[in-house]
Amino acid sequence: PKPLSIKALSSQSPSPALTQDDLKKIAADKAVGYVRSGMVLGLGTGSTAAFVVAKLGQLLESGELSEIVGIPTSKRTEEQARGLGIPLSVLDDHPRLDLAIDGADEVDPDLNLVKGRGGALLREKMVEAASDKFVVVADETKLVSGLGGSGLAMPVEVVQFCWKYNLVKLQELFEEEGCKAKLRLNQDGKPYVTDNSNYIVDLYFKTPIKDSLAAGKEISAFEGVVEHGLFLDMATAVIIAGKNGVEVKSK
Ligand code: ABF
Repeated sequence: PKPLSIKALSSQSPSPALTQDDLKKIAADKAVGYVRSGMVLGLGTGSTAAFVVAKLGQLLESGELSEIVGIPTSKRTEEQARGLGIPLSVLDDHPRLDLAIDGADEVDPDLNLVKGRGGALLREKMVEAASDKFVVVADETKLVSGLGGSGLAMPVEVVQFCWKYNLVKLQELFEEEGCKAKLRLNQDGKPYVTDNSNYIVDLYFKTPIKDSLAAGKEISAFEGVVEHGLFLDMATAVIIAGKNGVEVKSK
């Protein structure tokens, strides 16, 4: 595949009537512009990433793309991609990917991310860590000044056996940030189970996390924690679609 070059900034004319889904689709279409025939691609999870997968399906069908191989980050994405005829494989057969494209829950000014509200954080992190480039697709509602600052969940995947131990430990760890830790539940009140058969403890912060790097290390150090939703220094570029245009931020 041709090398991927990511330009610093581009924009398009303001369109105030755009819905959030329109914005997600604009970001997705722009990200697909980085895909070349022959690439091994990480396929993200979530509603924005689903627009990426849909577009890839279209381009394969029209013959504009060929010979790509997708590594899905969740069973949901795997089903969608399979339905669209996208050739799929697994990380063990392709331990090095050319490019991964995925959504995010929060994006800070340094392109650090919170991910995993969709529950797929473990496979997302593995696939994205294995990718030469990781392009994030998001609408402007995902921008925060500091991670954890949206007041929404920052997920931690834990083994089922000791989830309460981790819940208590995590809440204590972030006491200063006014953190509430909650086991993620399904609508039927039963625990949400990830694709890897683990539970998720969601952390709700009152104030942004002071030192995300230290926080990530401290979370990972607890026995029984499998992965956390802080994706630090991983994104090559973030494509943010807003009512005033689309912006490509890269380091
Ligand atoms: C995945 O889907 C995640 O890591 C994140 O949790 C979520 C974002 O979903 P959406 O694009 O639907 O907002 O990318």
